[in-house]
Amino acid sequence: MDDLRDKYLGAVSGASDEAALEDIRLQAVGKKGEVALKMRELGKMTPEERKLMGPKLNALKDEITSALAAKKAALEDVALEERLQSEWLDVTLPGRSRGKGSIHPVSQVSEEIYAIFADLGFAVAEGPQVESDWYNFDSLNIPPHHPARQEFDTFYMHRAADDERAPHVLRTHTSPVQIRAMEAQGAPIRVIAPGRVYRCDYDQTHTPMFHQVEGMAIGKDISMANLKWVLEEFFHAFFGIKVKTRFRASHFPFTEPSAEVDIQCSWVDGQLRIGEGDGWMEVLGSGMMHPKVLKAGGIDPDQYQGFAFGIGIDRLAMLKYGIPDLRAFFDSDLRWLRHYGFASLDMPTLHGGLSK
Ligand code: 2NL
Repeated sequence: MDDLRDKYLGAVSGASDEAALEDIRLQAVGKKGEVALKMRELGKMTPEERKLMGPKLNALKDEITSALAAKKAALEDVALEERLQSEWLDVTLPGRSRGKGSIHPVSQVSEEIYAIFADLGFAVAEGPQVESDWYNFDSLNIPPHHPARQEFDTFYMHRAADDERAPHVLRTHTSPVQIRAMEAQGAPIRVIAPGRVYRCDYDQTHTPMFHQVEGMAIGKDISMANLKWVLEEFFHAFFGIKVKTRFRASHFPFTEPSAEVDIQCSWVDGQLRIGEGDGWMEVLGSGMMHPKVLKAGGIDPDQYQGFAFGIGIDRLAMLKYGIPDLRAFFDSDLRWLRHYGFASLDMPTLHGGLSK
């Protein structure tokens, strides 16, 4: 009996995993284990022997069983301890930062322009980038064979060889959006029409796609004075300082009279300064809407008149944020975008400051 006890308690304490413990359990206290065999021998014993051996065997069985249970619990503790060590996780570590995109200067400046003109009561109108010849040219008092058509370097869409109709074009300005707005809404009306425009031209200061915002206000007594105030108000809000303007007589087929607008500027150490000095920088074209254009938009020129203007958004972005090369705007160079881009939550508002 003492041999059995030593044998199995030794085996239990030396077992290294639960499978080994189970083997020991079957061999020692299982139905066909050594202790059970010994118990069977009780039948052949005398009653005195049985009285002595029976309790001893039961005690041995209990002792081995509880040693097995204790060892099992100890092995589980070791396994848990190992897992806690290997699966340890510091939940206080900062998360891995994800690469963030940035807002393109054209998007930023567009949002700034929307905010300023919204404050002045202008709605935003949008329209197609592929336009009919009529909306892009005729409606704007540029009939076929008009010399102004040549100045636009227009991209033409395809027509079948036997199709006599004028081909559609990639819009060369957003004026057609304003014609569509007049047709849809009538007068009085105040809208801006921002968006992509296309001209077949490529050098340091021209890209075949660029961004323009046009604006117009039509009413019974809208005058050139209103145009001047609106534009000066716009420059003040956009550049954050009062900017002197100069209206120079000019010519556009869609306005009469027409004016090009310059803003006051100077060059200091090769750097452009807006709103000071004795230089002038041309920034936009404008004028009173031509009666034929009002008529094309379905508005009676004997009852209504209005002003209109057109500005290059990319050029405004270059002026405000000191960006030297226009072509880099459309290269999708990540280093350029990180440098000149804006944080995604810096949405321009008039009360929050237009940009940081
Ligand atoms: C420029 C010239 C201009 C307009 C755009 C316009 C639109 C309609 C009617 C009349 Cl629907 N005019 N737009 C007027 C004058 C000038 O843009 O050189 N922009 C950079």
